[in-house]
Amino acid sequence: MERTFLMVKPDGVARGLLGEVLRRVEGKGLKITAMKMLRVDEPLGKRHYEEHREKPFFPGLISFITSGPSVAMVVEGRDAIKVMRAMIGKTDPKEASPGTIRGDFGLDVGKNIVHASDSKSSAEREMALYFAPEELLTYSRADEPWVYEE
Ligand code: DAT
Ligand code: MG
Repeated sequence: MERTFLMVKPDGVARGLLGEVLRRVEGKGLKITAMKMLRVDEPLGKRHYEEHREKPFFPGLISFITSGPSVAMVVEGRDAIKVMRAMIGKTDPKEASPGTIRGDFGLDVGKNIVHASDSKSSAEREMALYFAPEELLTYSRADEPWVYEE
């Protein structure tokens, strides 16, 4: 099993899309093993997006991500990183396929609703930014035998 970091960003929370995102994650068979609502502050936002520090959109990105509450999650399942990236869709919602979260609900790259880790190393880094190890919970979902072949 693999773990990834997923976040509903301030636009997603403000637009009431939290339930929609959770419904898709749960429906896919992925397991939410940690979750919290928080307002990302500037230092945390800058660490989260440190790979983009030199980009022209960085200041706008930081002011957006700190503009209201977000919901941070750890999502677990087989190939969770790749699967979750596919479910959120391309970075620019205009180009994201219908059926993806960004493709179904967004229009602007600066308001793309969700974040999901793009690699094993970013998943580890991002989970550690938002959660202490003891906040990751272990439990079984009743449908696991019907989701996984073995
Ligand atoms: P992703 O969120 O798909 O991993 P990314 O890591 O390239 O995309 O960029 C992080 C966020 O920065 C992205 O969700 C929205 C914002 N962003 C990216 N490219 C942008 C651009 N050209 N203009 C404005 N915002 C941008
Ligand atoms: Mg990224």
